[in-house]
Amino acid sequence: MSRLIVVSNRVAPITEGKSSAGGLVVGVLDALRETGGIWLGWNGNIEPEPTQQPVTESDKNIDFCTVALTQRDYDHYYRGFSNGLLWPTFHYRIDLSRYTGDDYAGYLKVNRHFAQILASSLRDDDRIWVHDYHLIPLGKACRDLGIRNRIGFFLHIPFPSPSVLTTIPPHRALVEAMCAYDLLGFQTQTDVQAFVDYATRYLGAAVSGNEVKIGDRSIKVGAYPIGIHPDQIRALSKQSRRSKPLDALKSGLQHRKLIVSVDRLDYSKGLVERFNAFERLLETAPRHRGKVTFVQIAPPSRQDVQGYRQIRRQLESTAGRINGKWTELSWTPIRYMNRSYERALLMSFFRVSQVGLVTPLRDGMNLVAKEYIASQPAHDPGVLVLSEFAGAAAEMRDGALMVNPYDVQGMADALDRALSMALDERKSRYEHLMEILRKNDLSSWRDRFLADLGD
Ligand code: GDG
Repeated sequence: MSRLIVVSNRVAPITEGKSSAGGLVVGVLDALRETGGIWLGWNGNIEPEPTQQPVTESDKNIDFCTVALTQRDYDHYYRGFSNGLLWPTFHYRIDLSRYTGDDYAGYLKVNRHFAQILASSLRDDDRIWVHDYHLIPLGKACRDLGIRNRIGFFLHIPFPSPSVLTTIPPHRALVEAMCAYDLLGFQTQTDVQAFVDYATRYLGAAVSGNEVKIGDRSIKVGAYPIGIHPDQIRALSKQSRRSKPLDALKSGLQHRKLIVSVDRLDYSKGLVERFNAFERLLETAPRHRGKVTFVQIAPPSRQDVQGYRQIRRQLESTAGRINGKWTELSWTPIRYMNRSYERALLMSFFRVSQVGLVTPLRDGMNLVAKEYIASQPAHDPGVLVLSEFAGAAAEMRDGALMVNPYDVQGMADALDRALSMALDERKSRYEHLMEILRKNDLSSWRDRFLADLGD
């Protein structure tokens, strides 16, 4: 049988614990557990010399092959081009994006290095599945080395519309490099359309169905919304029923209602707007004062990248200001925590909360929205309040309360409605959403992508 080789910037830590690695690692790990395969990527370490031979550690049916980065590579490839330019631009934050030619050169160099490592251990019938914005040119770098295997690429974050994408100086080279893949997968049809718009306008591509033809190359494109294993999440959410931290959370609430949010601390997640919306709820719907607590868990992320320190400070001052104004001797409105929790515990927090508040300004998908619903007790489910700019909105808009995260009053109104929603309506929304989560689960994401990639 042909082997599956997954390549992504980071590889899951072998010991799963309370890592806050984020959506890609969570999704890919669960998807690979069933099929088995090889996972190549950075181990998170910085070393003086580039790694020539990856270190392989096996855990059950997965071989984790990891390499270290040099400080220079980290600065240009990871911190510079990937997270200082591509991440903000693809999330429509061109005000935060910084371009330098050195960063771009470093980005290409690391991609070529990954291609060389792949080339040295590849078998003819291996299928290669490349993940995310750090590795856009990897397919092209592989082709340049003569690799002819099937190679697919999946973008976990949004693909921006051409007018935003073209602010990146080497935009054409980037998208041309994407055309070296056999299959390009995106989270939503909107992302597919943005890619197709660019390819037709700037590369003269012709489109028929899900095929994009550029010169003599033909590439398949499609939307593959990443999912979760809803029944596993459900089981996980019940596991910590009797744990100390959950008891502590519940006893602190003293029977108040609970609104919960969990995000990597990132400017794309709309945290400041969300805090303001919660305050607006207290201002405009006084019956909730003292009756509801908002818990925000936000493990720090990319602290050494421009833009992240600023959002952290801004959030600290917003939370401090709101709590300073509204806290009573027996009630703190916002509990804001810059730390990560073990996964099962997080799902149990979702389970005991009445509202899941997921309001990114832009998000490729947002797995928290899906995990929140899957964690709910069927007999008394909570309500999801969801941003229309999360990829998850494409599937979940009929069951969630949809909001525009730039509309503070609109979010406050949605919170009010969610907190007062009758059981019947909550149940029917929940059941509808669970049906979708089961249909588009993580296995179907992987299977559809790999089927379209072909042998
Ligand atoms: C990218 C895209 C896309 C969070 N805090 C803790 C923790 N988490 C877990 C969540 C969830 C994951 O991390 C976060 O995933 P998201 O999808 O919400 O967001 P990103 O990290 O930005 O992921 C995103 C995703 O890739 C997949 O394609 O959906 O749009 O931006 O699973 O539960 N996990 C633990 N402790 C924490 O404190 N254990």
